[in-house]
Amino acid sequence: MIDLKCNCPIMSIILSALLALLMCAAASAQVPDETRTRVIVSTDISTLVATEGEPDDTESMVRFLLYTNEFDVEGLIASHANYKSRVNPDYIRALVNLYGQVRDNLALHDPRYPTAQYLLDRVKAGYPTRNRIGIGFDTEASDWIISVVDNPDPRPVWFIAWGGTREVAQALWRVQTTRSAAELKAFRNKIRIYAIADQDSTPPWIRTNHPSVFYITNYYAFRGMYRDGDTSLVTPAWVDTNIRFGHGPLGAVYPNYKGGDPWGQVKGIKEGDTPSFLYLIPNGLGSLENPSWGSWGGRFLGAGPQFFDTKDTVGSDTSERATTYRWRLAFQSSFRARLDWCVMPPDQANHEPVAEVHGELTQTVAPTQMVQLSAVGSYDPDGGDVTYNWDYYPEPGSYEGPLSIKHSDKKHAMFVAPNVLAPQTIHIILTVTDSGQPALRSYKRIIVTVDPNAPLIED
Ligand SMILES: [Ca+2]
Ligand SMILES: [Ca+2]
Repeated sequence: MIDLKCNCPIMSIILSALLALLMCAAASAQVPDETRTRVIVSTDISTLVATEGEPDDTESMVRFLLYTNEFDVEGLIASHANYKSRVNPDYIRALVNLYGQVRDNLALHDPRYPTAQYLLDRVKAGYPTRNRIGIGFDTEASDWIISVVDNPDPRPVWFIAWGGTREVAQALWRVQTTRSAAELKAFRNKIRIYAIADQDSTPPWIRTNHPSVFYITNYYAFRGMYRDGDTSLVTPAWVDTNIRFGHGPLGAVYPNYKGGDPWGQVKGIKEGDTPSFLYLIPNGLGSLENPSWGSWGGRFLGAGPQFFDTKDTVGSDTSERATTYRWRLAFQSSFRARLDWCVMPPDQANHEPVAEVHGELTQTVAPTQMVQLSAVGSYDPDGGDVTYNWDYYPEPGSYEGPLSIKHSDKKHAMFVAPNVLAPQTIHIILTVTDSGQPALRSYKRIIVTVDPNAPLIED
């Protein structure tokens, strides 16, 4: 500490200047919080009501706004909407303004919730017709994407596409035609795309012309948001009870989907675009740069950096949708709690527990080695009890045989490493569930490599 209580005026000035210099140096040394994900949403939002068009983007945006505490939101882009062939930034602004009415209460639960003005400043309009890129097709949205990616912040920018990808395609085209090869490479390296299917002609253009861009395509898994699994969690009654009534003005505007899709099959919740940001939620389950690990946002395979849906087995069902619906109770409970945060004080609502693992998250052991698992350090910040589940998640690992975990519902569990002949990986998921209402879950993933060349340790 520097003592500025000095009777000598010159010394005082020197010390003040020195302190100012030190503070300046500290400010310039500030680095961004690398645990937070930068995200730009691109939505073909087309209506605010459930009785026309495709209201699912409105559903997804209501949910997304309740997760803005988890991300650095860098943009909310209105992309071309098929319905009525236009862009609708005003619908995004309308939802952000409703968010503004509950934001101060949300901030009691987590001060990281941005202000409505912060989000409104990042609403940008794309081009009103689809598929066209090139000269004359720059928009405030595509220019904004370039400026965000150009920001010296070293973190990648996740671009999640709930409709077409025209705006990021235009940004790539613009950079490709005006910058050097090295600059284009640097620009591509900072982009991550997670798109729900190919909703215009630009996704194949990006994957073909910019093959080094990290790109996840969710062709099938997204329907696991609302189909198969426990469908009692997506009904119109669930929507009314947990979202629309008693949870403030943002929940009240959530369209209760009564069958606007061409087949009239989807009721209540649709939200096919939501897995794109469920993938980004830092709950300990997934790994952004490893889509094959699986998370609330599904599971994807590829040689990299292009990834496509793959399948999980849940009960008798093996499908892409299973990679999403297997987590439905967890992500719907999380959504319910945040709707409570819109209207309740912190001591009346539930908050996620903290999952901790005592020991390394990646381990290498010998065949037949006893592997100890410990969740010591896990707790619920609300003060209640937590329960533990240790699950073997076979699909992401290379080992394909059976695995039995002893005391799989206890704080301390164990398993015997299988007697493999070549190195194999095994993924173990710790789920910590709290005793609040609704019960919330957090995760840790332990990846064990069983290597015949590793020493067998007796203990
Ligand atoms: Ca959409
Ligand atoms: Ca809790």
